Amino acid sequence: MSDAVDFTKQGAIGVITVNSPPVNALSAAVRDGLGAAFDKGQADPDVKAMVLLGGGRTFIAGADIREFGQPPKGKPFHEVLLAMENSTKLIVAAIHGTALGGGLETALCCHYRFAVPAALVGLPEVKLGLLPGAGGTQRLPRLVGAEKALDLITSGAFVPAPQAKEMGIVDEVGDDLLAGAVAFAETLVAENAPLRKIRDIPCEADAGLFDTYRKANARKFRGFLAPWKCIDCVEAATTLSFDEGIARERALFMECVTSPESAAQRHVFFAEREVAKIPDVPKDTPMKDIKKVAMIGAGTMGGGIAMNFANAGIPVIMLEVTQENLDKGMGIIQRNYQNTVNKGGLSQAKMDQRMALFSSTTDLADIGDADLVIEAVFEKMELKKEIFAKLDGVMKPGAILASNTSTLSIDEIASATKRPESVIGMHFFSPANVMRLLEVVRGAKSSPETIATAMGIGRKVGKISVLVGNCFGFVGNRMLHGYTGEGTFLLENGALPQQVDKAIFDFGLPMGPFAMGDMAGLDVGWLVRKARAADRPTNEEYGGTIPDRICELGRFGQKTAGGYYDYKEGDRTPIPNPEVQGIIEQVSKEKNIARREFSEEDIVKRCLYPLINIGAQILAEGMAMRPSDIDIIYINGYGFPAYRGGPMAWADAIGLENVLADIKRFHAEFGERWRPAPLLEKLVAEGKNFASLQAA
Ligand code: 3H9
Repeated sequence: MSDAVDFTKQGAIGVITVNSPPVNALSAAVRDGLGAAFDKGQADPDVKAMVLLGGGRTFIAGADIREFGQPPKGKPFHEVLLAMENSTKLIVAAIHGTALGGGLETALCCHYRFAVPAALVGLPEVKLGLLPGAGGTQRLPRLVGAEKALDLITSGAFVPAPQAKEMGIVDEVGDDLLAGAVAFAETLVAENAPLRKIRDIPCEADAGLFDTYRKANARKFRGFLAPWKCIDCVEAATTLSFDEGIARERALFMECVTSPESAAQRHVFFAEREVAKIPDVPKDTPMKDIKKVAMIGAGTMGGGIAMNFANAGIPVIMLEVTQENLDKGMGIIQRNYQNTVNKGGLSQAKMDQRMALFSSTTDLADIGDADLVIEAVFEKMELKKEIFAKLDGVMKPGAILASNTSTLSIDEIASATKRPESVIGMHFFSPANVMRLLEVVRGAKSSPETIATAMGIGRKVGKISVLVGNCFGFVGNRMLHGYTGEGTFLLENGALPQQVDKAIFDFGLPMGPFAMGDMAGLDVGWLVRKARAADRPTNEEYGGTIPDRICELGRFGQKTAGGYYDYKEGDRTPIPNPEVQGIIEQVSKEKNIARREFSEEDIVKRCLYPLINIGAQILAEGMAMRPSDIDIIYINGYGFPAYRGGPMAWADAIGLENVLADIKRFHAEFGERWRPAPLLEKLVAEGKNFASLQAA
């Protein structure tokens, strides 16, 4: 018997416990141990039935993701499952924590399933660019029907035990895991219950179900490989015999597991877990309990940020300069919630509960007892410093003072207070109640407790918190600057907004730089360009001429019914505008640029390679802790497709030497802004990639 699996007896019930922390993943040792344990129970004449459970905090959370792509070792998973399903002694899965992926597939090969009420079950393989490859696509539809199985498998949703019982995935829900499951097994033995095999259940579906499903989800699954293969497998469950279905599932699983999409999505899985690890702020760093939040500024951003806390049950007090601004801001929050209620995403009672968590004031003295205050006012240093100096005067000792600035120096803001250790940046992304990303910007003096608290409260309200350094634009927007800037240079060189946007959309981002600019509003960038005109590097070409001219016409984007594109009332579909095309061609002429054609590949390289080059500079400066943190920022804040792993993982997939060769070519043609990052050159010279920095 392996150390990872333990066999004991409780009367006539053999108890098989998987002990492979942290999540009892199905490593080779676990598979070997399971095989041996079931053989033992099978051979023991005193054992009438067996119970399978997970030791520690969970049942089996799936295959060991780290084993994918490694040479196979240990007992093949399918053999273990087959032996279980064909066992002549009844097996009950006892589920607590999570039964996920291969873990649920193991439970589905048991004859019955018992779960504690808090347990969750699901087949989340799709999130790793995979499909359930151990019978899940064939067994789940037989239990819950093809339509529900499609939803569960293509979303990877976790189903709570009571709901799983209603659906027929779980047979019994009870409080005491081991005692409850053993008692359930004893009852089944006493009743001479049959050795139920899910494989024997027939599986049918309406002929049109699958094509309708494909069409309905085409936009959602765009660019991903796995959801489409999941649908193919569930369809196979309804058209093929069980064994043929399993063969099809295995073939399509192999296709997925060897695909670049899955490699990228598995990278994202681990990157999401790495992001919380901060070498100089260990896991046990004390965190402040945030019981009340104060929000300075009730504009779109402030309101959106505040909603996150109310959604998590944390009271928020909103501060504005005038009652009128407050009323307007609270009205927007109310409307946002009402829209969700109207669409069925929230009950009226929940909305009322959340609205009741808000209070508001125009008097700074009223917010002093908040544990965390977040400033979200206009992006102006003098204003922010004035606010932080006042906050220093009113906030209780130990309160965290955060700024939602997207560009300004946290250290300079902190210098307006006598407690820079409590000051930090919390940069939310618009719309702040929707976007998952939170950049936590550490100042030179932010204390470990302040950092840990800001990261932790972000996670608590459902964000993915990424710690970044204090530089202009931090990580995300500093890189974005290179991306959008290169887009306008492409216009000068011969492309049109719709061509650039199409290439970027086809690459997998939700929209291209010009549609994005129109959505965000072009006036903000215009103001920033004007404000920074004096500091502009003299050795770099100026790329703002086209957007400046568009703004001079009062075209600020969707909010003015036109920017790079025109928009019809109530419709966000961009319509190319001849006047804008005229401006673009005029600027090329003035700059003596012979306009030329670009392929989609050229456009993608020109727009997205700046992300890689600037990302490398950011890494060298230590402004991001690791390449995968940059990937997480781009996927969650800017819609970079997860199936490409983020810009840094994408660069590794292309090969850094290839990326560098193109960047050098652009540097020769376009000058300084394309100077290759020294770190990129160093990695190429050493034959390394960004992932090698990760391991270091
Ligand atoms: C599969 O099953 C394929 C089969 O269909 C077919 C096979 C033929 N493997 O998330 P946490 C690590 S595919 C290896 O922080 P939580 C994780 O990296 C699999 N390692 O904890 C972390 O390590 P570290 C289908 C894994 O409590 C530590 O465990 N299953 C695995 O917030 C703690 O994780 C899934 O997709 C794994 N399977 O959440 C489930 N899972 O401490 C994936 C976790 O070094 N897992 N680790 O950073 C999860 O969704 C969450 O981890 C879980 C716990 C909900 C279980």
